This record gives sequence, C-alpha cells and structure tokens, in this order.
Amino acid sequence: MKLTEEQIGFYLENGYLTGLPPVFTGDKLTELQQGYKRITGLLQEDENPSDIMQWHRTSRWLYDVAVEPQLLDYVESLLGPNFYLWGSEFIVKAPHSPKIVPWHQDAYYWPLSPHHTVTVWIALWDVDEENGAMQVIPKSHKAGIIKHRLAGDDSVLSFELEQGRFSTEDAVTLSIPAGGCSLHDDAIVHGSTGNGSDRWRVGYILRYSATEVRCDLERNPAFLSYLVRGVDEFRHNPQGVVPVEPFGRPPFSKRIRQTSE
Ligand SMILES: O=C(O)CCC(=O)C(=O)O
Repeated sequence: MKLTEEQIGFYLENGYLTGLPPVFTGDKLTELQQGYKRITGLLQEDENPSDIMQWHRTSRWLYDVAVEPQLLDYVESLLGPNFYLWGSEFIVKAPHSPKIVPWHQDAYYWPLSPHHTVTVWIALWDVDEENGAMQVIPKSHKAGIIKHRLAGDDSVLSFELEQGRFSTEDAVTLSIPAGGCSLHDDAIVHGSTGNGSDRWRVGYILRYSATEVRCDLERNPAFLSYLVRGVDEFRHNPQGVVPVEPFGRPPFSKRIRQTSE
C-alpha cells in the first residue's frame, strides 16, 4: 500500500509522517520482538545495542525486516522507484534510563548528497511521551542544515543543535504502537528525552536513499548500499552483499558518526 497524496503532501510540508497503521502485527510482531531479544542476547555485557550500527549487513533476519514490502512502499512513495538501504540501528532506552537523543538533524552527520534520504523508525514495543518517544519540530527541514556543537555525556549522539535555533514549543511527540513506524526527512530537527517509565523503549531505525544520492567515501569509507527497489542507474556507491546467516551480528563498534565538517 503506497502513501496517499495527502500523506505525501503532509510529509513534504512537515518533514515527517506518523499515524500509519502498524506494519508488523500478530505473529510478525511477536517474531520482531523475539528476534530482537535473540540478536541482542549475542552481545557481551559491556556492549550496548545502541552502539552497534548496520545490523542489516550481517543478519539476514534484520535485512528482511528492512525490505518488508509495506515499508518499501512507503519509502517509494517519498523517494521514487529507485532507492537503496544503507543504514540500520537500534536506539534503546532501558526503564528509567536518563539517556537522551539531543536535538539534531541527521543530514548534519551524513556525507550524503543530494539530501534525498528517508528514515523509517519502527517501534518494537509501544513508544509514547512517558518512555522517551522521538519528538520532531514540524517544518524544520526547510531551514537548511544548521551548525551543531558537541553534546553532553548523557547523550546517545556526539553533536547537538544549539538551543535558540528552533522552538521546542513546536515539538510533536511521535507516539507509535508496537509494530508501527514513523517516517522522517534527513533535515528535520528531532530528538528524544530519557525514559521515565518502567517499560523498555526500543526503535529499529532504517535509512534509505534515492539512487542519485552519493556518499563521500573519503569521509565514510565503510559505506555500502543495498538496492532494495528499482534499478541503480547511477552506481555512485559500493554495493553490499545480502547476508545469509539469520542472526549474525555486526562487529562491535562504538557509535561514531560522520559530521558534515
Ligand atoms: O530514537 C530516537 O530518539 C532518535 C532517532 C533518530 O535520531 C533518528 O532516527 O534519526
């Protein structure tokens, strides 16, 4: 099911879309939740699932989640027929975790041009204001990329936007039921607070770019694209190989992100 003209219009105007019917329900949702427990059970005690990137490269199961046809239909509605998957990560907050995701723009971190990337944020369990759901500043994607500064120790990310560059009063909280997802533009200002609840907060986050988007490999030599719809007439980026092992985990890597500087 593609997005409607109205949903596409909302996304283009506001930089995000929520309120979609859950994609993973029934047995598929149970599989998603159990699979998460199984794959994160492979980690050592000092490894944090949020610090590991690109699970789709080594786990066939997580690759298959990323190519779920309904998700790709949503992305196709926004990027057009030809696009690739390049990023996946979990952002996890344990019950009562003070960890925040500071206000930021994804495109500030990524050496990708032009800006034509959509993120799909999948909730493995219900997320809402209480357990630190993502918040967005509607329409902020239209203001261009703003300089970031170093973030504090309680932050999941390295850089944050300076306050005063946008109004947090405009923030919208993206509450998503388990198995549902939201979509956001790579330039929208977004972030999230700590988890004030007794519940876990787990998002599986996927990044897709239109095939015309090129990664600056000098700044991110490990970049790999996985064509998931259409054809890649541009061949700007190295291509990854779809993994075979269902629950292979990526090598441990502390969260290090590229900046635009
Ligand atoms: O999970 C969050 O709170 C933030 C996620 C995020 O920054 C992103 O998906 O780009």
